[in-house]
Amino acid sequence: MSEPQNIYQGPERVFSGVQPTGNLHLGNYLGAIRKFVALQNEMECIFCVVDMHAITQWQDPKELRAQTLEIAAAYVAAGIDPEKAVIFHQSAVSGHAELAWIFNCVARMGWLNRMTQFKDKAGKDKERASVGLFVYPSLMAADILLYKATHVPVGEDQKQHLELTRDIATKFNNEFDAGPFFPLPEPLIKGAGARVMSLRDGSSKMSKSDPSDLSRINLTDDADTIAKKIKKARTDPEPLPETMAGLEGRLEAENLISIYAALSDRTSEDVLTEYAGQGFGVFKPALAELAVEKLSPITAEMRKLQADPAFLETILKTGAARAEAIATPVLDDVKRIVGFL
Ligand code: AQP
Repeated sequence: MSEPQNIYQGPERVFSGVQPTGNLHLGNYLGAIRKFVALQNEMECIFCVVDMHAITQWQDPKELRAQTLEIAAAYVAAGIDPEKAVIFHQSAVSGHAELAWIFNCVARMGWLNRMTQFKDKAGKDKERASVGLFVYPSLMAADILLYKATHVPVGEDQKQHLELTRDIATKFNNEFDAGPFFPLPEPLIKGAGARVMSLRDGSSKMSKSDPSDLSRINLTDDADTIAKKIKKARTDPEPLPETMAGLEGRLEAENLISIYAALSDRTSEDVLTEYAGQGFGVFKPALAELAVEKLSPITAEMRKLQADPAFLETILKTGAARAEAIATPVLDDVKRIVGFL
């Protein structure tokens, strides 16, 4: 589709979410959650635990409940203030499902057929994938547009889904002659940590579902485990170069440098200036120390919060009521625009 003009005039609002599918990792933290923390002071923010997305692939119900609370704990432990930002779980606001159905009727099969995440997750046996996994991007568009969110902080892997959200918003606005009813949300992707790669393979992203636990740093890992995983991270025997150009073709090395840069709020170039000429025998312990320094307080706070599930449930319940209050008038308008009685 050609790039349409975004003439939406409504207030700026942030929406994003994380799936409660276990193994919350450094990529989720740097690519998403850390950005959420910074944004809560700039705009109205809504942060969701997207449990309806999670069940597009099999989830054990007991674990799903525990993992939903774990994500809520991670949000708060990382620094999101539940008094300021809205924190809730997706299934508590039925408007997500209602709007997703309408968007299933707006989105085209061809658009969804192009989604690389479906291809990656469905694997070779597409016939056995759930229908929900196929229409995942319509639900994601509904999550965002139910709140008329204008900004969406996500990792690089969600770029294509965000483009589809903009296509759905544009088609809805045009076909129903609704003017700029829905905004065309801006992805907030740029910056260090937008694509954290596996510690075992620099060509694939750090992922919850990687069978090797050594491939990722989990937010629940203790200091020794973090240090062990960084020590075992795949690298090469060359010393670190002075410039990024010197990292060409050294994917694992580049990944560790950018993790260091993201965790220390510096540029990769700056990190290389400090470590140029050093081998991984020096760099890895420095990275491990930094990772433990930044992640351990979050892990400790998560554990504390998880010991009080009633507190976390109250946060989610209060957040759901606030989310519902924003969503209801939007959904009412959508139903009227579509022609529902
Ligand atoms: N490796 C990553 N680097 C940077 N950002 C990442 N995100 C995920 N992986 C990385 C971002 O984290 C947010 C929440 O992700 P999610 O839980 O909704 O889903 P996901 O992308 O399915 O997570 P995984 O780890 O990649 O799981 P699997 O193994 O199922 O594929 C999103 O903003 C995402 O961009």
